[in-house]
Amino acid sequence: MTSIHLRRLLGAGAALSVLAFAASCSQPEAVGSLSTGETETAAPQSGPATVNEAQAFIEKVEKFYREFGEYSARIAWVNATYINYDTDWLNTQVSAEGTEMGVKFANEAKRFNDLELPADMRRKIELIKLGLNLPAPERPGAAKELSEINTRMSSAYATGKIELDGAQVPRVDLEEMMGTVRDPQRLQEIWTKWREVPVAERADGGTMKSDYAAMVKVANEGAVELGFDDVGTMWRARYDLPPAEFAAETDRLWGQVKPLYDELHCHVRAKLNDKYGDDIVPLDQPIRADLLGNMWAQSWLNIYDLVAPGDADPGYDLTALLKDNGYDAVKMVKTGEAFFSSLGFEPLPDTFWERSQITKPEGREAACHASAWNLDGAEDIRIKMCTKVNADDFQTVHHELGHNYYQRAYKDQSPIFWGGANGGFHEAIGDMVALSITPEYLKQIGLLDETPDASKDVGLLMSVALEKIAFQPFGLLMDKWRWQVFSGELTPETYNDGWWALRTQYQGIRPPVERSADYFDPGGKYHIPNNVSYTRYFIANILQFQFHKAACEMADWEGPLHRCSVYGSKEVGEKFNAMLEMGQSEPWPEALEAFTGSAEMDGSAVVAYFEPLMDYLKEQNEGRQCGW
Ligand code: X8Z
Ligand code: ZN
Repeated sequence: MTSIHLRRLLGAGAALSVLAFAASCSQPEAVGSLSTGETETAAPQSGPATVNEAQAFIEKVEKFYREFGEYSARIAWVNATYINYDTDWLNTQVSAEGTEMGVKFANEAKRFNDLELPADMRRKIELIKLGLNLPAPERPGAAKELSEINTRMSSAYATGKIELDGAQVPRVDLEEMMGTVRDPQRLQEIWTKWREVPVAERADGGTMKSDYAAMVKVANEGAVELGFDDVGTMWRARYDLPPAEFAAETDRLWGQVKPLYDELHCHVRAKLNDKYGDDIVPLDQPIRADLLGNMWAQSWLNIYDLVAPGDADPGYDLTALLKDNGYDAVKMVKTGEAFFSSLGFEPLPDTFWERSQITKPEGREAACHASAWNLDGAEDIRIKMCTKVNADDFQTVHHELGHNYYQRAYKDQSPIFWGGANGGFHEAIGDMVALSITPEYLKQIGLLDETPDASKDVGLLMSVALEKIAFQPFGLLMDKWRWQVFSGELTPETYNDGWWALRTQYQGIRPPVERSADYFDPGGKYHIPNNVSYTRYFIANILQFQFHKAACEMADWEGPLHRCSVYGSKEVGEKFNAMLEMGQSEPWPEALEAFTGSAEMDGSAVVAYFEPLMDYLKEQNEGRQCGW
């Protein structure tokens, strides 16, 4: 997400576009319909700053976050669900205003740097300084320029046209096809066409790639004015750790799960080799990126059938179960809601059902990438999806609802504290709930008649690993690439080569065809043109297993973690809610400790969860040449 707005008001799910900022900055005069009664942001006072001044400043920012936040969120919503010239125009305008105010506030906050303040006030001041996702420099016109660039990139991603066999195919359909098509030639065609959009030339000669380079320049200028080395440093500063320590922390966590990834990669490559042969899947090379069942090779769940253990199976195919039982998109969301209700959360408000975009609207352009919103900082929560009836989207529905329940839980905090304890927390809530979608749970809700025999669980574990373990190197490298871009280590000439170097190094994959340096393959992933930082998802895939393990212990579960469902546990719900209500009012280790008893992020819960699979993979890989 690009803005305070997105980070705070909408929460981590909202990722939108353009809104360069956030919920709080509004210059009331600039926003005619918004009458806050404020005038200008106060000019820096002379003399030493006082606690009273700091308090008045914080209150002013809070008021702005609330009021401008709602105003800009409603514009962003209309834009995302109905993209056209005018809504792009409106969003550009409001996003620029938000950025301008965010920059003013961040600069103003510096006045209180050396002042001794109570902890909550100090935290608010520091968060105000970090409030913008992409800061603009203060020079006139810069915020507008940044906002225009971002709107263009965002709309280009959402509306870019792709033709197959002479007909335009909706982007969500192409994503789905990557999971179902098995003909390598066809997969390569879809994969390649998807990646024409980021280099498609507009009438003015610009492309998403040229916009991206321009965005980096302006936003970096803004970050430097605020005292950061670059935007990447600013993004890393959001984790209650010095930025360099945070980068080292992600590497440490990756080190914990990498052995599992390496075994999974080795096994999957061998199985793909069985299917496609040595020419297409040589056993000593990175895997061709289009064969893994997903547009970005970030989840391999869709090729479960190709890699499933012979003597074990998950006992069911969730996509088939949903379809055979007559589930539609709304019923999928209702099922997700029912899980949260079973934990003791209040039902979703009627307005959720009236105002959400649950399926792709007909006859107009809309952004299909899933997101979750809180429009008014209170009860007006919604999701925006183009839901398909399949296992992937069943997972995503829970993911998005997790954002919404989090947003509603922290609504009574100061708007400066609206947000996840860290970005990873926001992404982990719904996923943690989805880890409780066990065979037993599916039986409880009538989707399965019988639970499969536990002796076949390695199949179940394989399907979870194809989604969550396969994801981790991608989750990590997306921002490693951006950190290199923002620091200047990569330039437009080396964007694409640098991207593939990381894709190969971390994921062990390669493009199906040679990619020249002219391409902009990172731009084929939503979060790049929309400037949504991505380490959050990597962190979330660690945290959700920690949460799940702690929740299962709370529920006195005895047995393997992958068979544990906390469905119906009010005790878990109560403790979970206590963590959610905190928002980002405390450093994340405190929120983590409140729920799990540990203040450390730790991959050992992941390792424990997958232990039986690790044994199986090692056995399978014996005698195989692993690595790339
Ligand atoms: O973007 C998302 C969510 C919205 S926050 C649908 N996710 C990442 C992605 O799709 O790339 C969830 C998993 C990772
Ligand atoms: Zn999310």
